[in-house]
Amino acid sequence: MSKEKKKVDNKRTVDPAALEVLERNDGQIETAYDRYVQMQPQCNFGRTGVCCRICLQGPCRITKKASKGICGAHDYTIVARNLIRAINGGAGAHADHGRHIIYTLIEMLEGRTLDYNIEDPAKLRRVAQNIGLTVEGKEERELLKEVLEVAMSDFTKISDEPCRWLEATVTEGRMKKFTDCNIQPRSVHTTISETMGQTHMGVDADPVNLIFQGLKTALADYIGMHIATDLSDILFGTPKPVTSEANFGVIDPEMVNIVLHGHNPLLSEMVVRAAREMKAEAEAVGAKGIKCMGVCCTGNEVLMRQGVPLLTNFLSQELPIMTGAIDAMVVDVQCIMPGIRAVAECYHTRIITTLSHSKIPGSYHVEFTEDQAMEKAREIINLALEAYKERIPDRIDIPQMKHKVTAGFSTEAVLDIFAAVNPDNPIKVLTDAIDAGQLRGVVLLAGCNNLRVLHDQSHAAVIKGLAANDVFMVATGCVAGTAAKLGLMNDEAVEKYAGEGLKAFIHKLDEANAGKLNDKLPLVFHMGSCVDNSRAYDLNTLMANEWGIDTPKVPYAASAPEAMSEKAVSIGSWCVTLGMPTHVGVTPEITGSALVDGVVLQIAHDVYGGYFIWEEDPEKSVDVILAALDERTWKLRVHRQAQERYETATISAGW
Ligand code: BF8
Ligand code: SF4
Repeated sequence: MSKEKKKVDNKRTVDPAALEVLERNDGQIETAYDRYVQMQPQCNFGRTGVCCRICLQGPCRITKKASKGICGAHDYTIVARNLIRAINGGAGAHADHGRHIIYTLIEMLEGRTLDYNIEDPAKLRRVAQNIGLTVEGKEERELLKEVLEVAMSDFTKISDEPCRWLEATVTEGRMKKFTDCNIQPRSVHTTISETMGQTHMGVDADPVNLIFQGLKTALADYIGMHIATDLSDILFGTPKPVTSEANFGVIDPEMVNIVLHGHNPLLSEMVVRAAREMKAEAEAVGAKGIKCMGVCCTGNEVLMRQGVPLLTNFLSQELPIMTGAIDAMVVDVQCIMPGIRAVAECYHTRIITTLSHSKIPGSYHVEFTEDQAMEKAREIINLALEAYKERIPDRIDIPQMKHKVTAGFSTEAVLDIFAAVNPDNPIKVLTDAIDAGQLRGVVLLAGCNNLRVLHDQSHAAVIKGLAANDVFMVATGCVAGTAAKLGLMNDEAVEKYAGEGLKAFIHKLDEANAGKLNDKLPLVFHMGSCVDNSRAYDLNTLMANEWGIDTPKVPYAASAPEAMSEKAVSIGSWCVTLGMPTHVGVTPEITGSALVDGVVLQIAHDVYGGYFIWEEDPEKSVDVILAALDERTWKLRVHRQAQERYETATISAGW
């Protein structure tokens, strides 16, 4: 590879801190940025979804010469099966997360772990009430036991009555639609299992039937995610606004630096707690203390609840190690590149895996168990203290870039902020601003990084474009990471990028909350990790109920400008099923079947009201998202005017 080529490779990011590390490294230590280039050209059969490896006769791929698989499967069957298996992969990953939290709470209730408590009893009561339990006169533990019984049932039951978490969190109209279309999930695990069965060789060949099962699976995913978020809040507290910092400048060379990476708060919360208790041990090895910082969604979890600084997002996860100042990177599950291990080999950094089903060969493994949570957290910190002693001072080079970030916007926190303007009906603050034309709508920014587009560029462009056009934005996952790292998640960004309407809206909230919040509000409201997309959807349901309409009429869109993971495919699919226009900035692997592409784009729209938009160009993405919002805002206004003028009961039933 020529020197010049390497330089181009190293510039596949717009994050200046990541860029500085890549340029300094100049291809010497291999990272994902290099491997992406080495991987080109990528296989077009896979890229378009027409490669089938579902049985041992395969791989079968659709070509001009072979228009069907050996078994006779058409391109549409192969593409649809692959797509819904991706949705299933995402649902399985989220279910793994939710199930672990349920299990830990059961262990806590039965006295087998003493390290966890009910941190947020008020949330416990709210959740119990929402899912239809009687709250009055019940002790906390009794109530939690009942909540867990419902959660377990929603995870495992095989009877066909609706899942309680779905019924409690979506509109009546959505529930009716799911029943009419026969996509009510029986439970999270049952649906995941059904989908594997339905996509086995020689079962379902009908692309529409397959895709509707995919949507059912996506709904099962939504249920699992919502349960995970609610139970995490009960266990660790519902996030409230918190100010911290983001990007590589948060690394402090005088501290023992521990990176928390992955998704599950069960261990990371304990490590943060243990780090606060072990300052003396850090001083004993010559450091000033212990600094925890986050990567990916574990980073989002501990930022939201503990104010722990966010170091970076998915794509640049290998790079902090190359500053020479990271003593340990502690990982749990999902989105952890095995590549971190090879980079750590070149430094003193310990990579520590913590779960039995998520290991990386050659790494340290401290098996996390609920009954010894704090003990394990201390063991992890001791490994970091050992590593600190092996640091090579000459190799430490930290890009001095960081930004203030204000995060912690759970749905409850957002409603509290609105309540300062309208205590009787907080959500009306948002719907009124849209009715008055001050805001053009709401967008949930979700999703990952993907080297098929320039790292962080699409995120930043979409955020700036929507801000200038008065869109209220909430964010989760790695797009929230981009906003935090690049200074788009604080009050300065409001002044710099918000259009007049959005600026006035946020200023009004700032004024009403003066003295209540420690900081002014940001341009983009951080709602948490990927699992917390359920929070963002709760906002949508509240808006729909306030307007007295179903969610397909609410000017609320989702956008995943740099989608990557199967979880993102699943989340995007439930966004569509739940009625949202859903922009994806990296076209998924379905274009090999025009029929499937059409079903996903058009039939899903006709039936569910939500729809996908594939648009890879960030500037055009802003335009298509705005058009989707404007169409709904306009219709809403016209229908409401007609409703008032003719005193009709409700807004028309069609989308
Ligand atoms: O769950 S946004 S790259 S870290 S999958 Fe992964 Fe995507 Fe990041 Fe969080 Ni979500
Ligand atoms: Fe080929 Fe059919 Fe087997 Fe798929 S299921 S690998 S298309 S024979």
